[in-house]
Amino acid sequence: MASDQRGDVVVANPVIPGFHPDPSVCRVGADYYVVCSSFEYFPGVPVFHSRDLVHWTQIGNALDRPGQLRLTAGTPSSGGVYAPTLRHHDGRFWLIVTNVAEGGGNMLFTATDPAGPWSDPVRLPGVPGIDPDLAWDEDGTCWCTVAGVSQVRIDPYTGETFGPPRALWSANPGAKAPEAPHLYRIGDYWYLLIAEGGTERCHGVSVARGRTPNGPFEPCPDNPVLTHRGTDHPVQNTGHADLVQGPDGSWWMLLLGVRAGGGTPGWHVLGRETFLAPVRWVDDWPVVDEVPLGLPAPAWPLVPGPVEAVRDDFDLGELRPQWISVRDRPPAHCTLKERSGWLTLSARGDGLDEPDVVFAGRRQQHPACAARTLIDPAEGRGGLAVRLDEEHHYEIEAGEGEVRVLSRIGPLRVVVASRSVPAGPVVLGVRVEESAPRGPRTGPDTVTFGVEEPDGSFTALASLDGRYLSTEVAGGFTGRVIGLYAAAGTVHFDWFDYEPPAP
Ligand code: 6LW
Repeated sequence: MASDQRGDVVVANPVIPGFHPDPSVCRVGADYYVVCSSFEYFPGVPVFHSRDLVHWTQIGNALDRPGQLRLTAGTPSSGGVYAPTLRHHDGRFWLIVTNVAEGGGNMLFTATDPAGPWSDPVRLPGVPGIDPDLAWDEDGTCWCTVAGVSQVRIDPYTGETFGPPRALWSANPGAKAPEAPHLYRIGDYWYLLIAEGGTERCHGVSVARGRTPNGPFEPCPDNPVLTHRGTDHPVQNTGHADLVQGPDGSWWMLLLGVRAGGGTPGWHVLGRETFLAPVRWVDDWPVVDEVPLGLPAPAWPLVPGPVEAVRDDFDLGELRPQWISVRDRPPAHCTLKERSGWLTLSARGDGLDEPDVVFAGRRQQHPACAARTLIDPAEGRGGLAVRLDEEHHYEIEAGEGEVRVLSRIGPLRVVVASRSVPAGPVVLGVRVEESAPRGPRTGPDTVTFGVEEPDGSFTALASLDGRYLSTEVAGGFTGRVIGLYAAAGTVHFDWFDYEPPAP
């Protein structure tokens, strides 16, 4: 929270910063829950809790065991887990999600506590495509609506489908990628909310309504009801929305957007983030003006969650839910048990270029931030990385008496800087600074790697242009993750600091 120039309290948007796209929100009494996509990362589907729609605390990951989610080495980055829907019905939480991977498809999970444990998957082989939504009509029939947009009746307990999927309404004629459907009964109508235009700069939200959950649907005369396309608004790519009521009965939309930095065309490095926007109803249609970077305080008490500590000491016996690994996290390769209070990583393959990299990290959630770690590389080689995917990452690596900064951009892999260091533990650091606008070719930020000297001072070894770790360069659906990895042998980490800028 901060104050604007008029002294009004404002709420910072995005409400869930960093790579947290495709939010789906569900309210149960005074509690709100959000889930997001997680792609090639494990555990999958982060789950957040809030009491005020503004402050969100991650309480778990829905898919946190291999029996629920197996992401093989053949799952490409930006494959894997897409676009969940979270609903509460009949006394339990329902999560439906697609694993866009071999052996995947649409799956349904249930839980009584959204923090977990979640059930084993119920598979839905008769439900095609991505972005599944769940809605129950008045007689308890369950409708699953998917991108396209089409709909099929399902038995959510068995995964059985009844009949072939039926096409529904698909937004403005000719609009690209009608997707992200959510279906709701609000007042006298069933509303079908969808995204259109693709998840890039043309993204938007459109709506139609009908008297039954199966249509026919009448499009809103003001579609798209939300888009920032063609504007110079600092939040772009706005779409993939879900609706929810605030504690006072007001309506709100959670949706994804990006903050692109630098000159032209603008590079977004944190992935697609979750924003909050107020919704008004006019003639029984939802109206969303735009997604502001700061919102006035809502008409109910704000309930901030716990402030995340800068330091993770690895002394909880398990990794906190913010920690994600690439595709899997085999206990034999990633453990807190080998050295008490240390994270031990043992390499498979050669590290970050490989699909089976042994990695544990957290999303970069702030445009400017710093991270540090104390590594003991005694028996191997490893370090601290800023990762977008296998082909786009920067890292600082310690081992064999040396510290090296490496850069992988597309097919090019180079050692950018190196320096010899005494054997034993060393503190590695990275600092991300936003670029001041200088001209059309200015990149979004600078990523500086270095080592900490015994007196605590930081010696920079290399500063790299951040644009190469952006979605506009790398492609895909994710954002930066900052974390620890093993490149050879076994390495140990005593602690990891992630520091947002001072408020
Ligand atoms: C998701 C689709 C989308 O399935 O991007 O922005 C895809 N919307 O609805 C991946 O997140």
